[in-house]
Amino acid sequence: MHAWPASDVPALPGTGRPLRLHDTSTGGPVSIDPGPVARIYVCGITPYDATHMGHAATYNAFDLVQRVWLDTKRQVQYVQNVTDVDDPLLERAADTGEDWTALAERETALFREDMTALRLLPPAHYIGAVEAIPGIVPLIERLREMGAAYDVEGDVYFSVETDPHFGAVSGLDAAAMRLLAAERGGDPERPGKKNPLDPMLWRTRREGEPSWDGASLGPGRPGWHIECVAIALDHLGMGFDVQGGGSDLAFPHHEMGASHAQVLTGEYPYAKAYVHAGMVALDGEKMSKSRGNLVFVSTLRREGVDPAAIRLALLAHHYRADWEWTDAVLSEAVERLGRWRAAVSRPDGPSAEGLLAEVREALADDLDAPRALAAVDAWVALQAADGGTDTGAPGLVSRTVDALLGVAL
Ligand code: 5CA
Ligand code: ZN
Repeated sequence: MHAWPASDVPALPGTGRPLRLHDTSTGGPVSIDPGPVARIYVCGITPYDATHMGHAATYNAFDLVQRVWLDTKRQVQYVQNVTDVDDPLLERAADTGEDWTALAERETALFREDMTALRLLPPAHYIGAVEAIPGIVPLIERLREMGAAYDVEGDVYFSVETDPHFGAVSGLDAAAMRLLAAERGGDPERPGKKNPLDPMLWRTRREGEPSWDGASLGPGRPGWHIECVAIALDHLGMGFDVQGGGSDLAFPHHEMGASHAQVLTGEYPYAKAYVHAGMVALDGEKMSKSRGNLVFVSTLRREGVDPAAIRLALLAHHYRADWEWTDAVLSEAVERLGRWRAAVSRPDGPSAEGLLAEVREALADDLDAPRALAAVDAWVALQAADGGTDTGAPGLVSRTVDALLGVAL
């Protein structure tokens, strides 16, 4: 699949700070120390509805990770998937009578437009589940040969007990896992499984559902976790730097993905850090396609909201916090954008070198974007209070905000 166009990232004087991120598996901050090419996998959308503020907030967080790495003069190998065949997509298409491939294509195209408008850097590899199937099938066959997968009425399941590290990503106990598995696409109640938590790898063909050639697995379609594993192993390999997504993916998705990959390769760990963004809510409930309580990026754009203001609204919240989207969040961002734009259009101001250092330090410290915004606010206030005579400062502020926060002033 093609991704979307990249916006320019201006080079800044000096170099960025080494990144520390909160890692779900250790429960604390870890120093991320990538090689010259940093490797990140961020779980992509299931394209059955438009990009809402929750999606945008999560992709914004991982965009900041890349901007910090680029500022330390590293290259970034960024991979993202599109779950372009899965139960919720097929169910939505069945409900509306639309062809499921047309639905997936339309929503993926809209997602690309939203990402472009928000100036989120594109992945180098943007891979759909359907196009990944020829790579997924041999992995499942191998798990079966290894005795790590078994059949239940033609469907193939992964045996979580074959991974000695199972549970290390989320750190949850069996009861909590069981509850979440039932909520998030698993089938703990299905009879015939070795362990209720075992996730499906291959769903044998059902009447009325799309299916693909599965070689020795028979016709069918892939399970969710193995999709991301096949794509990540193909383009990043084991031990990549960051596996990212919203906090609703820690279990089962990232836990199962890590186990699949660790059993397949005999190596540990799958990713060096598992990084999770908080959930954005509307009217007190997690914003979700299944609940339908959504504020879409595309709707706001159509109403004439500047995408830079949407981005500032996201940046005003720490990525790990759960927060609520409200009209006030947006109007504060619109007001801040206006203030910042007016400030950088003035011919001079106080020196901005300290500001650059503060923004770098804030982002390197577990992506503290609210602190970075406060630092820019302080520079803008100082300029308003006593002017300043540095003619290079407004330009440096503008480039800092562009390169590190993705906001074009
Ligand atoms: N296709 C899978 C991942 S392989 C999937 O979870 N798709 S999704 O469309 O449901 O979500 C895409 C990303 O947005 C995921 O990282 C998910 O954790 C995140 N996300 C979904 N809802 C919210 C929300 N309300 N707040 C923050 N992030 C969210
Ligand atoms: Zn995923």
